[in-house]
Amino acid sequence: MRATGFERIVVLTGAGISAESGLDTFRDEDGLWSQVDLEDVATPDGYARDPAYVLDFHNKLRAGLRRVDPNPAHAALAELERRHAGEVLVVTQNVDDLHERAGSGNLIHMHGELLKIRCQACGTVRTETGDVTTGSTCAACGQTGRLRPHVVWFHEMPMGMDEINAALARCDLFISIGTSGNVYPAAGFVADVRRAGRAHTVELNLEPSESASLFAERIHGPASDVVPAYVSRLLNGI
Ligand code: BV8
Repeated sequence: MRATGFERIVVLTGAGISAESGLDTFRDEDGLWSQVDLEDVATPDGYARDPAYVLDFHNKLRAGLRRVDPNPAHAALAELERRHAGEVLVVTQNVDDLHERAGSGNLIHMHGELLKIRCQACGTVRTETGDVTTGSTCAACGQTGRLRPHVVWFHEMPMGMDEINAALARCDLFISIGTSGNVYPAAGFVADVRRAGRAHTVELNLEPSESASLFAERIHGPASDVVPAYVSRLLNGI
């Protein structure tokens, strides 16, 4: 079936879609960036200064993923992908695996994935559900102390940008969910879509984001309420 009037849908998600699953957001009152200095844990300089501290920070986040499950907002996006006859691409800033576990398949992790690690010596990327330390050895090249989280830190190039930019240029519906609109290039996507001039733009967020005024439609409330309701409207032509 086809979502009323739309063919190619791009959905951007941020930490807010995972909040009701129990994962901390970054910039809310008790968010991650109120607990640690992002310069220390989410930059290449921070990693170079103290790799053990950065690896331990990500080990704790990774362990936290085992204690949470997808919520109805993740499930609604997976249902949209299953039932919409056109294209649905989810571009997530999140490094958790909740979209996959809810069933989303056409998915780009533009800020990487917490459950993957990368060897800085040989470039191998592999799945890792446990801890990584400065004493960990790369299974591919055997080097020790060169493994880092396969996530995008500040001042590093986000992943999948060519595919993302092509999808933004041709979409006719852009939905932004659970993001504060603080971090670029993701925060600039709505402006990119408006410049392309063919898409309807919708913000589904707990409260107005930094970019709220750029969206043609804004629905505010908890993601597990507003996302299933909006997907139902799309699929049932309401
Ligand atoms: C790059 C790592 C270029 C993962 C993260 C000045 C101006 C413009 C840009 C810049 C600038 N100075 C520097 C930059 C670039 C910089 C940037 O944007 N800085 C900002 C702070 C100004 N960006 C970068 O560095 C990016 N790279 O630009 O590269 C380049 C070019 C050439 C060559 C090389 C490089 C890289 C950015 C990625 C950084 N990595 N995390 C990890 O370690 O864990 S950022 C971090 O913020 C997370 O990834 C997160 O995904 C991202 C965005 O945060 P949100 O998801 O929006 O979360 P937040 O807490 O902010 O908001 C939550 C929202 O949810 C709120 O609105 C809240 O109301 C809502 N909410 C809460 N509960 C609910 C809810 N909504 C619904 N329901 C609920 N229940």
